[in-house]
Amino acid sequence: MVVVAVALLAPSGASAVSPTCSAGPTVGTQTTYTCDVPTGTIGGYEVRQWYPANVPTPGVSGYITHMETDVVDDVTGQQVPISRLMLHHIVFLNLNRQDSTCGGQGYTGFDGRKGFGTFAPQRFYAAGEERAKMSLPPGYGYHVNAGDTWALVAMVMNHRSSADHALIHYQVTVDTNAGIQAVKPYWLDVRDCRADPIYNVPSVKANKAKKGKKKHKKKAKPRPTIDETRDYVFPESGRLIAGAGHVHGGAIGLTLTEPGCGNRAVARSDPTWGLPDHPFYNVRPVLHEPGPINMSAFRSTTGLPIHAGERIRLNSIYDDSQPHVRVMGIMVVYLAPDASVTQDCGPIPSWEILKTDQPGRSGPIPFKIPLTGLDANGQATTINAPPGRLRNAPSRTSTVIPVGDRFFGDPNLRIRRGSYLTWQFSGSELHNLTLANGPLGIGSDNLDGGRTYTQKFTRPGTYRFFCALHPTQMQERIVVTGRKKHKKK
Ligand SMILES: [Cu+2]
Repeated sequence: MVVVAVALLAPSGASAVSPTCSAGPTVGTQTTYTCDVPTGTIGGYEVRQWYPANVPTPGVSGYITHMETDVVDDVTGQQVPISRLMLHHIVFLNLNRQDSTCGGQGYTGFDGRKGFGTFAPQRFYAAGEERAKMSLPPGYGYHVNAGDTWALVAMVMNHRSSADHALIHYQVTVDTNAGIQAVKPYWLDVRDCRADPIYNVPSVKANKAKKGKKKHKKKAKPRPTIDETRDYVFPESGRLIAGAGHVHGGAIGLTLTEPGCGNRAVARSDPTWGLPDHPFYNVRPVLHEPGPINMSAFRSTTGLPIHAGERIRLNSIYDDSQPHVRVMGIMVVYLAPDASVTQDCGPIPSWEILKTDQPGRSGPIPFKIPLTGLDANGQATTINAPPGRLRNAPSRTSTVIPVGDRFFGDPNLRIRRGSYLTWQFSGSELHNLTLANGPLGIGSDNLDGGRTYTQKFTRPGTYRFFCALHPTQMQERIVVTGRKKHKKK
């Protein structure tokens, strides 16, 4: 996987001749192209992230005004249901341009290692389970050249025990009208410049909030939230004309604020959660906390004026009443460069909000992820704990749990509150430690080659972990006992 990633992220790929998409009907100066990339074989219950390079492009020069993507059956062309495969996220990269926010510093790989040099291909469109679409306001487009080379970063989860395959399908509308105004994608991300930009919501504040005073008897009890932010200084003047976000389960929403203008809110992207009978909540096995069915997008032909040097803050707001692991806070916005913007704190436009008309809930939706193992027939089944008896950890400070390819070496451990555990990832594949359920949101990077992850456990309770890349094969239970309850032998 590392080799493939290096091949993709090196700018040399730009010299290859790209396959082209099929041209659909043309309306005026707009043509919609349909493009397919095979997923390759995805093993039973496998979670696969890969980097297809040199994927089909429209092969024409013009302006992309609309783009959307899905996973379709490679025979029927029909959308693949989540009960088969789930497209967790997909990012489209233009290898001929440098990224607006990571250009010059490169990307940290899916394995957490930096080493792709300083060239960062431009991320220009992305979607997750919410199937975000690029939908720019009339008169604007993302300029592409006929010879541009594209690549993808995709993560797909297989919900069945048998190997599967499908097509990543995308539609690109290109306008060849020379009067279109070009936009530049700006990728805003609270964990920017990483192939796996995840973080964890620990649920640290939850207990404190419960002890809070009952000031607002008539109002609903304020939900504990956690806000991760990242500031960007825009290097050029322009008008921000569109944007949409990507979050995971547990999100409240994403906002853009301007710290230099009293931190006023200038745009937001909000999740819509499915109804209880929506497939996201009913697909088995549960490989992660369900994400939203939609994220609202915003756009405006006037746009938000942004002055060169002005600071924009991305706020990724999550529910902190329970842990949420491997979450993301990303917003992709499009800026139309415009030198006529010469002042900070310009007027906020009246945004057109695009969102799903499907019925939904405002959330967040409490959801408990169980541990999943395999039964004698290789079918996924909910388990309470990994097989084997619970052992006492040998040390309070230096217990090392070996992690090999597809197993945790010590899958059932009891420790006393305040103890440390270190997982040593010695496999040749990448693995991680991810909380399924328990008192604190814990999730490690994707690790291999002897790298370690150490955690101090200060909250008593039962922690159920799995490897998010091999969820049905690798589980770990840690029972943390309080000091007083610990029995003397
Ligand atoms: Cu693993």
